Amino acid sequence: MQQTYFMIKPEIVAAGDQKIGAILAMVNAAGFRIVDLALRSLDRAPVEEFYTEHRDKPFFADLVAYIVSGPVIAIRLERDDAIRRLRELIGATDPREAAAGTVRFLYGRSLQNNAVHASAVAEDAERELQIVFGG
Ligand code: 3AN
Repeated sequence: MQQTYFMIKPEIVAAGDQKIGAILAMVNAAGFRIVDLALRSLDRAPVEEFYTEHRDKPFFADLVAYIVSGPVIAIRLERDDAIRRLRELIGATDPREAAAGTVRFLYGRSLQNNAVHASAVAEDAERELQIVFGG
């Protein structure tokens, strides 16, 4: 069993329950177990730490501002091969390049407002779960 970090981003949370329910249903249908789930307003410092790999990128300030703009849904998920499977389910970073039927294809609006986040590799999953859930 492997754990990964999944996050539903602010504009989807702000849009209301229907999209949240649909995304959680996709995750459930793909065989993931929700181990922990919380509606969270994240502070700037942990978000900057979360996206530290992008600290020098031109979009960093906008990205951080966006993620702290409203509550997110933070989720710890578990299944075998969870990290790879969840990345498959959410699709490419840019929703325009995401495969049909993926979460970002269905619910993403732009490169920044791409609906959800999922850890890319095992070290990221561990680090991101630590930042958001403290372990
Ligand atoms: P992923 O979320 O698929 O792992 P990353 O880690 O490359 O993609 O990017 C993290 C987040 O930064 C993305 N989810 C997106 O919101 C934002 N982002 C990435 N590249 C850009 C870009 N060129 N312009 C604006 N935002 C970006």
